[in-house]
Amino acid sequence: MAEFFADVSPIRFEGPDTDSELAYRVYDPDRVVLGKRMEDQLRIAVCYWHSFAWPGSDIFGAGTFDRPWNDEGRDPIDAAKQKADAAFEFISKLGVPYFCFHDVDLSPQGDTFAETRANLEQMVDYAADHMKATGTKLLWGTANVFSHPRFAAGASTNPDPEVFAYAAAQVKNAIDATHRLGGENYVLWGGREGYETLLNTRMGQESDQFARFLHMVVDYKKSIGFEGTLLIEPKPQEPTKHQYDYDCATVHGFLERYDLVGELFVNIEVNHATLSGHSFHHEVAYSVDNGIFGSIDANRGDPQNGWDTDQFPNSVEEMSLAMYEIMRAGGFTTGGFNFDTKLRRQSMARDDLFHGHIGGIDTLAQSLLVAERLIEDGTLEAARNERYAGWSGVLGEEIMGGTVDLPALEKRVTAGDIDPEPVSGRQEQLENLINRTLWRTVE
Ligand code: XLS
Ligand code: NI
Ligand code: NI
Repeated sequence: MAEFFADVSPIRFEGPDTDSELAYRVYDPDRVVLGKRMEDQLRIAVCYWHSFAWPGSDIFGAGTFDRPWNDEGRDPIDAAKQKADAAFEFISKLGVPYFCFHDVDLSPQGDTFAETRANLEQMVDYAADHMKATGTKLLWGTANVFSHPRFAAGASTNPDPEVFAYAAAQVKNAIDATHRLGGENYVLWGGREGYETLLNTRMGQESDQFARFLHMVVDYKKSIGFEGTLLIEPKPQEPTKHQYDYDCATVHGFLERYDLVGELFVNIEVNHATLSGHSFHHEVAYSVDNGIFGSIDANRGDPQNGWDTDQFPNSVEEMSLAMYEIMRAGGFTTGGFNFDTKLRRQSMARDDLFHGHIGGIDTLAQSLLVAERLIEDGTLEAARNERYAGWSGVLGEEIMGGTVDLPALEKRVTAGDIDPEPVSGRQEQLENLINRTLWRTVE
């Protein structure tokens, strides 16, 4: 088979002093960090969508990338096979363990639903052969129920139940494909599950529909014995003005309201976190602390742009703080870091895709080492423990255990038995600790 990335050899760990641009300086798959191999801690996945399906177009201009499978007039299955060949060559040269896909990116849509389904089955078999040959595993699969015009007013939240039914059929097949390929998770990103204007929208009705859809997904997953984790990917807006999965706390409230806690977890995207007005650290800490953490979509935003720029991660500081929260809670279970990142439109050389991923992966690896140092040092954890120590004492247990009420507390305060002294939150000291840890070089 002709190589697509013929000029690039497999990427290896060469350490911080290498002169090669096409090598890892920090990501050393076999290095043991916090009790596991780095590869098993980070669980990195390359995503089809922006790396192989997107042509490099934007609303002002045509595609710029060299992606021959997107050329006009190609036989759709031949083109999909060439795309798969290039994708698996890339993943195996990059040396990462996972990939992930949207149904329509793996396989072309046919003239009828039945044809689309047959195409998917054929391309799933084709992908399975590549997975076997390269040892690549599937982190997650998902369905694109947002691009086609039928989904313009949403998929499960559409005012037309026939659109709900169509989306259900498509998601069923995408779950089957994910299951067949041994996927460890299934993602639901509700790209158009929101509204453009409240003038024509019933939010309560749409929420009920969305919940009904998710219950159907949960039931189906169980009925076929799919053991992967179901993940919702929060995003506040874009393409819709407002999206119901606004952020992790909103998703959590929704899961509570519709009795879905424990069935669905979150796939947190860095760029979506910042678009919702939070830090990525906040979104990860919220979901870890509240038991809904699942996986990470590593795309970052640009601080000057208010949209989803989907760039490769390059801030060790941003990643390290989130990595700390993930690792102190024991690390990933079925989740991992997926790169659904976009090259810039001018990055049209074939090897640009390698440079983007290598930089992102080294950023994650370095962040993991920072998290390891913070955990082994223990100062941050100790400071948090000390700050909340009162809650393990008698008074804290009485309050949380429900054995005291307002009058009982008022009595003790009046008697002078309770008279709290303000204490320092030590913010600057803790910020210095983070910086000192970031400044230390890789060992
Ligand atoms: C779009 C989303 C999408 C999901 C999967 O903003 O990030 O790529 O990750 O559908
Ligand atoms: Ni995403
Ligand atoms: Ni995104």
